[in-house]
Amino acid sequence: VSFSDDNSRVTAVLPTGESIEVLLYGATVISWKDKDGTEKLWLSEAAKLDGTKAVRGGIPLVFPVFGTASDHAQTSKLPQHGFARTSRWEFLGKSTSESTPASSTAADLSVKLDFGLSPAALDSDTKSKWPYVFNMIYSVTLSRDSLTTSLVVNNDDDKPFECQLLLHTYLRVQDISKVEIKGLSSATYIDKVNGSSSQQTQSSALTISGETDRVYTPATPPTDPVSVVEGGKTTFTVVRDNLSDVVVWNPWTEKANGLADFAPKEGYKNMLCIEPGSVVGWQTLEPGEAFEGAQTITISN
Ligand code: TA6
Repeated sequence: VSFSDDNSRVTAVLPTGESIEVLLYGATVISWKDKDGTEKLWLSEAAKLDGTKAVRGGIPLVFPVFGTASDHAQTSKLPQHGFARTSRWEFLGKSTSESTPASSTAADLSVKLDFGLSPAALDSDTKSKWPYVFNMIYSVTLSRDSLTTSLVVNNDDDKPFECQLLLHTYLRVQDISKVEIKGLSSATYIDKVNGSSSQQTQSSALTISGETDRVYTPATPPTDPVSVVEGGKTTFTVVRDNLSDVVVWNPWTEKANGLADFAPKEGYKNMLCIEPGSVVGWQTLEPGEAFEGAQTITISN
């Protein structure tokens, strides 16, 4: 495992060639490559990587609010998707582990990068809008065929606070018109495109043929995978840990055209957001309590 920390980003490469790159700004994973160097995440060509704006692509972190919540006093003053993705996280260190499965002789190496965020890193404006004492640890673990990202939020305050949390993952796909999303059948969802607040139910595999912005709450266990199938072949499976919801988003043409940092505009054909989160309702953290949520994305070549 080699890694470089040039003070703005941390990279890690496994001996077998897989790699990740994490921007300290937002602890945003901006690249995840397989052993052949093929990029698995979508990153806009116009993404700001200089800390002036949340990254358009990769895996932005959404905390303490998903979207905006004008009716939620504690977070109503915060910008869309909160402040985690626009704060500078600190690199806490890396650890590597070897697991030699009985079945094979090759040791399965993995590298875990840890990042931390606390109020000390927040600008005064954010602290005034969300004055709670907290600390967050974000762990990014790269293995040969999977990426796990796990977020722990600790309430270090003497009063409770409510939060939402989501891993806003932009997966790279070959051609969105050939994609099916499986594992959401019979899940209820809120459709944010047609603005209906009523819950609907997904009947079969989901295909994307226009702007799609849905918050699914599967009734099945979070360990049941959500699969991205491209041209009949499964390319990604996503399992969750303690995250009850999955947001599926594709901006399509009009919304992509409306996003200044979304480039190329045709790029909506090569991306699909599968976003594990806890975003329906609020998690209440009592003083001293912690909340952890994680995703594991497995690639199948
Ligand atoms: O991922 C779902 C969503 O909430 C969409 O409604 C869209 O706003 C997207 O996030 C991107 O949000 P952003 O603030 O990154 O432009």
